Amino acid sequence: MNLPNPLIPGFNPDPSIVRVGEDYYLATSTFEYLPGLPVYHSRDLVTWTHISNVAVRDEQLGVVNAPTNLGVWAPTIRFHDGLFHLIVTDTAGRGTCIFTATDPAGEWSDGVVVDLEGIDPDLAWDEDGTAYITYSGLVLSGPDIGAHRGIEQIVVDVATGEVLEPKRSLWSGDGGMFPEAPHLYHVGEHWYLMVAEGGTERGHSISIARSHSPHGPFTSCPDNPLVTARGTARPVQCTGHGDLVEGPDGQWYVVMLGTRPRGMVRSFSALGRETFISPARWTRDEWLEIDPVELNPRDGFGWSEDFDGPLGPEWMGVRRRPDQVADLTSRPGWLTLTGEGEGMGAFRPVFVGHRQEHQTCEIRAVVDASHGVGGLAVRYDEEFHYEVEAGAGRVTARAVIPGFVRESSVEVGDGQVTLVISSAVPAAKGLGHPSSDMVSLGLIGADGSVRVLEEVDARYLSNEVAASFTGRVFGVYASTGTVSVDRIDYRGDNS
Ligand code: 6LW
Repeated sequence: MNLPNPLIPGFNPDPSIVRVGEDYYLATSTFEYLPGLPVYHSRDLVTWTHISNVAVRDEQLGVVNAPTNLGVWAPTIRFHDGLFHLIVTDTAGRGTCIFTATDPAGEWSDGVVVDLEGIDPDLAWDEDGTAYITYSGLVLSGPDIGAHRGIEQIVVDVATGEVLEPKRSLWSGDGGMFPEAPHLYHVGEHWYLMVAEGGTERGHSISIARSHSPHGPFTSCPDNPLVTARGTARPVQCTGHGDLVEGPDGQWYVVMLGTRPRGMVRSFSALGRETFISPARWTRDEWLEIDPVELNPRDGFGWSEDFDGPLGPEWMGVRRRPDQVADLTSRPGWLTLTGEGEGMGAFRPVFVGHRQEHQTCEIRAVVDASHGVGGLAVRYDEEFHYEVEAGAGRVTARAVIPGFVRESSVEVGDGQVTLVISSAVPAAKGLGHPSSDMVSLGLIGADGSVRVLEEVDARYLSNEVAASFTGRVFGVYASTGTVSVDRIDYRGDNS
């Protein structure tokens, strides 16, 4: 099969996948964004549709006050006894939660909480129905915060979240830092424990061990790590945190996170950690082999949102859902946002955003800021964001990184204005260019051409520089008064 890679582009780390009959469902982490936990569906592993989000109601997650970096980490999606299960760590909120749904495109439950100290929970069932949660023992609170206790396992009652047996320590990789992302599989004669180790940056990898029992003892595979890009010039780096599935063609596959850094010796990943896929196979010795991850991006494409109907599941807000700020009725065919006195530096901005999915792109927003201040922004987090803002008859281009603000503005008069943010490959300097991309901030001038107000190095809005675990998200916002948006046009490519 000619599988696209990235499989799910843009900020989509920690993928977990399940096959039910001919259908595949995949979920990824969302951190401080809401709705939480996108569910993507495919029948062929090639074409994916974002069919729902698990967390669409206040009571499901405690993300409202989650610091950047925390929030919703690393789901596992599984199917058992006619029910879809998604287990995840709400790191700054409820802790470990199990959500269930009969239809993953429909409504997910409010979730039950499991009392465990760790992250990256996996859920697996024995033939007799015993349910195991295998997780990474990173301590998230209390006096031991930051301590790492390796891979651990408990037995639980999935319906109530009750822990039925004391925790056990399991095989924790082959010595790399941060053994995490465990997944347990019963294939043939063996129980396989797959983990990530080496940390989620350039040292990331996947290792495996096996046992005759779900709780070990496990024997490490002699060929570990099965996948890593460390020390290579591969275009896809940081590969690790994988989940295994059997494809429609009978071939096995591992979905995992990876990055597409650009630059020279130091390079920068504008889109954060994305979902990739690679073929895998069982060897004669009943070990798993995983192919190195090949880059195979889909062609560039464009889309437009004209706000004539409800917002699709891909729209996100920061620490609140789009439906909590997006007014689609007071000016039909427009999205109206009402500012709360702060801009993109706010912990909880009035912002509706979308993942950037291509290495380079151009985004245009037709905005009416006659009664307020706001505009179009590209955000990594509240400390790293670039924006073009309209209001009080001016358009202001602004780039913000910690401790620095660069801005310039131009008089345009009141009324409708088209704001533009575009990202482009930088011109080479010597051996190449040390940045991921250059971002231009501007507007469409009276003659219809783009009028650039600022051009800024965009390496600061990358996985390697910003503190958050996310990726670039662009969207529209209001700081004060009301700002209405008639349409957004996006065009991206991977050249
Ligand atoms: C994820 C864990 C990790 O839970 O990053 O560094 C966390 N490792 O596997 C957030 O994606």
